Amino acid sequence: MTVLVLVFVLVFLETLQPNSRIYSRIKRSLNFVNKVTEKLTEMGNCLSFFETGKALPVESAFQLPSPLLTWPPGTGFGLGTIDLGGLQVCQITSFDKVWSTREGGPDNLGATFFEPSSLPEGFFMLGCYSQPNNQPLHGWVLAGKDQSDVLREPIDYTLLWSSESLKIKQDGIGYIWIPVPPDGYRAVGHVVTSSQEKPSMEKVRCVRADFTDQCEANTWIWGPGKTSDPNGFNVFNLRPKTRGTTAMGVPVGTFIAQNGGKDPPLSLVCLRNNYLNYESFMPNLSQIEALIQAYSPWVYFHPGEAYFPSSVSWFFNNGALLYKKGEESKPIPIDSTGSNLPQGGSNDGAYWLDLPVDGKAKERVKRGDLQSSQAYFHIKPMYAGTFTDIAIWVFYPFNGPARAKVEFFNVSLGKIGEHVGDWEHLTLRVSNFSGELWKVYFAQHSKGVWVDSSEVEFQNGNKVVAYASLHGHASYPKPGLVLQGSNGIGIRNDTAKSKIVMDTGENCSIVAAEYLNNNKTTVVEEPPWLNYFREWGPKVSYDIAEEIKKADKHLPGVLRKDFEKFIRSLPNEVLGEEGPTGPKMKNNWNGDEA
Ligand SMILES: *C1O[C@H](CO)[C@@H](O)[C@H](O)[C@H]1NC(C)=O
Ligand SMILES: *[C@@H]1O[C@H](CO)[C@@H](O)[C@H](O)[C@H]1NC(C)=O
Ligand SMILES: *[C@@H]1O[C@H](CO)[C@@H](O)[C@H](O)[C@H]1NC(C)=O
Ligand SMILES: *[C@@H]1O[C@H](CO)[C@@H](O)[C@H](O)[C@H]1NC(C)=O
Ligand SMILES: *[C@@H]1O[C@H](CO)[C@@H](O)[C@H](O)[C@H]1NC(C)=O
Ligand SMILES: CC(=O)N[C@H]1CO[C@H](CO)[C@@H](O)[C@@H]1O
Repeated sequence: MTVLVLVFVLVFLETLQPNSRIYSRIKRSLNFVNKVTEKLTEMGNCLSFFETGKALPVESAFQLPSPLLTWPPGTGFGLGTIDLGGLQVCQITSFDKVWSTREGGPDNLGATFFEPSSLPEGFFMLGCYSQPNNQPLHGWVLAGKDQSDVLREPIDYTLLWSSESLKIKQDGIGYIWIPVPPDGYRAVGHVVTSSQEKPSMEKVRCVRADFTDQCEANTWIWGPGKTSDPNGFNVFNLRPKTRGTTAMGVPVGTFIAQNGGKDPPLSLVCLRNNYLNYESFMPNLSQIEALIQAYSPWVYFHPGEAYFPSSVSWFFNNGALLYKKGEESKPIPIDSTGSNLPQGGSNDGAYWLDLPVDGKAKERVKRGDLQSSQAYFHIKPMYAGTFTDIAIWVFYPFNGPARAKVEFFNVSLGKIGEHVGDWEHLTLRVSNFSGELWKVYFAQHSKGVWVDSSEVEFQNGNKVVAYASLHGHASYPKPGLVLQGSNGIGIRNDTAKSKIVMDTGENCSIVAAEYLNNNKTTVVEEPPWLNYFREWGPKVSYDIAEEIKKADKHLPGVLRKDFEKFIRSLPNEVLGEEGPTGPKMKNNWNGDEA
């Protein structure tokens, strides 16, 4: 309607003489109406923002609950800059906001795009930063300082995308550019602007190809919809494609924007560490101990837990036995460090461990011994020495039976899910630039989740809080019930905050830090049990039909069929017929977490 009236007015104006009085009066009032409409829209935007409630999480910057410690002296750790072998980099955590959306992305709260600010003298921007609005601002990008023509200005920019035609709530309009690098150089980050003018060439630097490595899109930061649309526009975090203790890729902290399509080629790369002696940026033993004191997790057990952790030595000293295939009738006791366990080899089924044979001793060992329990720490370089991963392993002599939820009923699954010997872990990822805890990995059997520090629960300063699930001991960042299943039937993973807690930093034991050792000195001696590569529990076989029949007794008839079907669909890992192997046999010993 308004549009029609406007069109008529415009047509009418066209027919008038420009210098006529009526023309200029109408034009003046139209201008006025225009101004008022503009103001109203602005106010409307403000109002709708107030209506939608509180400030967005991203509007405040995350800080650990306690200030960072002054780390003890070492070599290169925690000094703020890292030399990648001819390219110095530092982590920038102060940002100027460039553009933000208030819709789309995780929780439909939008995302914000930032430019790094306050770069130290001589350092250049390598790309912009972006993150979802549903989390406090907690990010970094690397800035680079050239030593030998490793950095060069781009020769042009390509406009990848702009939000001009986007019909969603946004603050201004965003333009995302790809720097066009000179020959032999690559772009490692996008530039974001709030105007359609090309950024200046001095804005950013491209990196010589020999200092770059392949990367991949990781977690989703933003897209116009509430979930990522593979055919639409998306923004992701970037991480090196090859990751692990010997991989040389270094993430830049930048993001990648993509215009849809199946596996589009990436317009950006990561950095590569060419400094062979990268261990010099890693913490030395005194610094590792300080990091453990700063961040070591508290693990809370469920009030109903019956199967607690113990130290490995307690397990051995209290009657655990080593079995050899073919000599099953002659198991042997294990000494307290495991020095009589077979060392190395492969998990070939030739040996396994088990609980004591005697019924009473067996029941006692199954329940573990929290008092003696010890957490075992493995310290390793990640992202070519720019981060330190601290993997924290906890041993439980026994993994209790799984429990299922069938509509309103709790069902204990008997032998299903039980196994002897249970190795669980958490991993802390610490920045080598500052020593700040960046993320925590909560392992849940063969899966797990990375949780940003800004979403982690802390206590006693910067100590991480974790919850071990009832009987299964998987780690979770929050208490509550996680159900594995659907349609009202699933395996229960219950966690809760009880008075029973393990402080993993108390009487902890650093069992491996390979990077500290060299041919002349062994700084961290590995305990013999760590190099036992076979299973920590026997293969069990039970009659699944029998177990289902026992569990069925507690269920009304109408639910039994669905319950049976569900149990039979469970993967082997949950059925728990294999004893687990130790920490060194897991992929994350040398690789990245999932
Ligand atoms: C990370 O910190 C460790 C411990 O100080 C150090 O050896 C390593 O060189 C650091 N990495 C980088 C790239 O600075
Ligand atoms: C760590 O390095 C510092 C400085 O070189 C040194 O004083 C300290 O003794 C080292 N700590 C260990 C345990 O090697
Ligand atoms: C099922 O088990 C959970 C966790 O132990 C408990 O909180 C809940 O009350 C139980 N439900 C029933 C119906 O017994
Ligand atoms: C620490 O753990 C070791 C190994 O289990 C044990 O021998 C020692 O008594 C423990 N120390 C304390 C103070 O708990
Ligand atoms: C350390 O020893 C290994 C095997 O003996 C050898 O290949 C390597 O070159 C040695 N490294 C140094 C730095 O001496
Ligand atoms: C999602 C999840 O953590 N599921 C776990 C629930 O508990 C069973 C049994 O302990 C595990 O096997 C699942 O991985």
